[in-house]
Amino acid sequence: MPTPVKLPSRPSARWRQGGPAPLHALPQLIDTRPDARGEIAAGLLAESAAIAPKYLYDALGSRLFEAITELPEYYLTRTEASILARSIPEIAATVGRGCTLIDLGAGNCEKAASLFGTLRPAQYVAVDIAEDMLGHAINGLRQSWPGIEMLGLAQDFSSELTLPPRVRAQRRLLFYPGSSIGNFVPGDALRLLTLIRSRCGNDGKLLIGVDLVKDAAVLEAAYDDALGVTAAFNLNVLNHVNRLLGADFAVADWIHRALFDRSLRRIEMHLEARRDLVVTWPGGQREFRGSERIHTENSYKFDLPDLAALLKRAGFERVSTWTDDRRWFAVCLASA
Ligand code: AVI
Repeated sequence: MPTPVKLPSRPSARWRQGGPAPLHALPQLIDTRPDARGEIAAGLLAESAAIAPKYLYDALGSRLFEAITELPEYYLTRTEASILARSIPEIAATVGRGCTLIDLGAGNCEKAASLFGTLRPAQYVAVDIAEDMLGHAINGLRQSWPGIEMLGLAQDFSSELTLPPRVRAQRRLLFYPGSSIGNFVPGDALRLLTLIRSRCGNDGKLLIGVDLVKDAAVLEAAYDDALGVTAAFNLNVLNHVNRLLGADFAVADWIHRALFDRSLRRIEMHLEARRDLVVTWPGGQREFRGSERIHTENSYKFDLPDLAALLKRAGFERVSTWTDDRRWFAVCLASA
């Protein structure tokens, strides 16, 4: 068993407005999601209170994240897309036709689907923790790409990545875009990459997107935009926790904070109490002093030598890298 690592999955939208799709209704969707309440209560009761970033992604949070990716300040998504658009012919030539594309944190599967035309995978495996549109997205994709065998796995791949026997063992390409690896503290990032490496097999590869260290003002604007969409995304975690835990957080009592810590090379998102207050939930409560914070997310930024070293420590042998002209973002193809 791999050592469980805390933290997030890539965001995705929900199956339907009314709630999650019944999993039995989704063909070829296997559910291994853990229970959330104990984890959330433990985080709130910790000396430095924290909520794991995966709880940012309820139905509204997923839509807010999609809006974030369109903000002028949030350069990550569009920069990665432009790098992939330029590099995908070379990547496809290295990988060759007929691979098994395993999409980690697939969400609505759009990013991976944009590669199908050039990559021509034989099999597509979408993995996501979210109780959402995985099955729906796959059913839609199946219409457009009847030649690709498709499978959805509802799984928290940060703690397990169990690939059923149907997933071909040869020529796997694991796809982990969006700098989601940056939402893990370094030890957990290494454990996750090592786990991913172990699922590559002998001839597999990892295609990963990572955000690079840059000017603090650019980074802080990306996580504290003028429209306040990221603030809404961060604050919305309290509504989600209220529903999951039965807590009584009042969103209006909290302020969004996003600061770049240059020594740790990470953006930290917090929620800061506007005044002294008490939050309660069945079986527990926590007092917060005014200006006390709840840590909701880290977003680590990388430099290229450290990134190559991290991938090598995780067991990858060769690493090819593509960046944009400003060197703000990198896409790496790492071979097992
Ligand atoms: C999903 N993840 C890579 C995003 C990031 O940039 O760390 C989540 C996010 N948080 C605030 N804005 C976007």
